[in-house]
Amino acid sequence: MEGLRLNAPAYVKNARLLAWVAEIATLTEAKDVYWCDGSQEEYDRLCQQLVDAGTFKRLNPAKRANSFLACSDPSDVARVEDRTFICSEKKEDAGPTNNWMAPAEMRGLLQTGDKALFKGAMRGRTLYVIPFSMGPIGSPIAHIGVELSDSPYVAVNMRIMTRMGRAVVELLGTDGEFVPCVHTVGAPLADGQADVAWPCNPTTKYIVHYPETREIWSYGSGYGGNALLGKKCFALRIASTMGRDQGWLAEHMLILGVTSPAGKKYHVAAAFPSACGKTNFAMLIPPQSLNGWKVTTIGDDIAWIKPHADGRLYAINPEAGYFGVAPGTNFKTNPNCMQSLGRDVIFTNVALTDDGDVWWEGMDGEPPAHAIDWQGKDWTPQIAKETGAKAAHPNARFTVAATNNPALDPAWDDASGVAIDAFIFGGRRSTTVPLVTEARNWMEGVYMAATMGSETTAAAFGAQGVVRRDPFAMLPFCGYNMSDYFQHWLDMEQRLEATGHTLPKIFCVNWFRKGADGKFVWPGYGDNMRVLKWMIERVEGQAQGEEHFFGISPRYDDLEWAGLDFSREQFAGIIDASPAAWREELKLHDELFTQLAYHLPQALKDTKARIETHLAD
Ligand code: SAT
Ligand code: MN
Repeated sequence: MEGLRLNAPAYVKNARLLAWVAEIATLTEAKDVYWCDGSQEEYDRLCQQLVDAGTFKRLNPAKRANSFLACSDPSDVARVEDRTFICSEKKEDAGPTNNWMAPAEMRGLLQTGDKALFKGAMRGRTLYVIPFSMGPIGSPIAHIGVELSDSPYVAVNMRIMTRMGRAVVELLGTDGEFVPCVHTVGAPLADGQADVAWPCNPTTKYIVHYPETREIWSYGSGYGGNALLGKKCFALRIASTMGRDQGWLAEHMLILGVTSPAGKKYHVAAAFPSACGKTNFAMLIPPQSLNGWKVTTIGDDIAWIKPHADGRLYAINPEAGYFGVAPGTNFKTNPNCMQSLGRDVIFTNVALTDDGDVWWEGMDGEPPAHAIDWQGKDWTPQIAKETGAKAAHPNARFTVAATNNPALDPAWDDASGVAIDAFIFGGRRSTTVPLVTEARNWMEGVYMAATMGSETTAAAFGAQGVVRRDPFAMLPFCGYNMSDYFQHWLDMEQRLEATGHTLPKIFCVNWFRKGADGKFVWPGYGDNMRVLKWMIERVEGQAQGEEHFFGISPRYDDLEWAGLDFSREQFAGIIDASPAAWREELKLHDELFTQLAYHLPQALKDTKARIETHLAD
């Protein structure tokens, strides 16, 4: 673009980066280019700029120091899965669970065609260059990305969510590799046109991934995973394809440290769909009666896991912050999280109280007598009662640095990662799936994970509460054909066994069984430590369990009940794997396997046949 200055600081030496920034600035006709250095001074300045623009409200510093509230356009409140595309050369490589378009066709729509959406998309806006490392800077498990975005909201959120700024550019040097991520809110400004508080494109959104060339292009949304491209787009969709090609795993998993009363440290990675309590589990505080146990957080959403020369799987949290669901978070469900939220937080789509603090449904104490809801309207408990209006959007979020977490694991930033002892897979199921089941071998664990189902939540746009299969909690996040992904997991067994080490154990859990009264039976939260303890003791070969057609589950007496009033009958209601229910469940596995027939590993079909035989007896 004529007259456009790249404004690159002297420390930028990467020719490919410079050329690409120039190319995108020209394509999008950005007003100017700003290189983020990641400093505190810069963060504070951009936040003030967002306040001046009306995007941010500064919260009462006496209540929430250095914290802000942003409220989005009502059309832009969650990930848009139906607008998310995997543009591999071959449709089969995207698989039947992803939206696909041929790369050339998509490029026509976005970049090259007469009406290409990115042409002029940043008119009147600044292009922010946001260099970020997913994982500790320089870690052998980490990878680098650069996001070009016309949203300062994205820039400040990325500073919390990733290791962002100058150090990353310096690490790139002259020829380091990075994943290019282009993001626009899709709302160019004409000369003199005033901006709105939450610019976005209410009608046109594209969240696009090119796995072969490892590029991300996102158009039209400023919200969460649609816009903070390091998260689901890079750390899961693109990274899963990198993992397939390079022999590692990019997973939708939290990572926690568990220390036993004897002082032995374990590491567990657990996959749950969005908004199923991952952040709560990652910050779990054991109940008083299990006092000797300690849980520490390494990550709350994503794990990158690489096989190490010592034969074990080592995991890092590629992120540096939490983008968690606010509603339902309180001092009972997640005290560590509430403590994390005392300062330096960006809240999105929660309610504003009259004293300049935030509020959401499910926060401790009485609801405020009056608040401004996430859409800027008056909210009172009376209005809520009459109209059902929510003060906070159900997918309202907080963005906060990991270092705010009082339960942060000392190894969370370790470049070498932590060795994984067990994997946990869980969905939100009101029936059928037992509280906890251990897979008897790797294969059986992969089967459990592959056939996982979950009731949908507000984290994605669309109907809520319907059971959908969500293999590995990766359905919306796998960047390639799901059946090939299963095979990749199966192949890990040989890869690791060749080194003579024991593989991590695999468990499947369900915290969400409901009783006849429609209420959750299992108390969950801190009491999940009881299940975690059983798992760790199984890893150690100490705890007992009972074998059934699906795996091994604890009997009542195999769990620690001290301090919890939970009857044998209640337990029986959430641990049972009813053959009748499972015959129905297997029909759903059948549907999934029919959908995923292309490249579906034979081993999974064999496992299913084995379960069917058992159930028939
Ligand atoms: O993808 S988001 O980061 O918007 C949230 C989620 O779905 O977990
Ligand atoms: Mn998630």
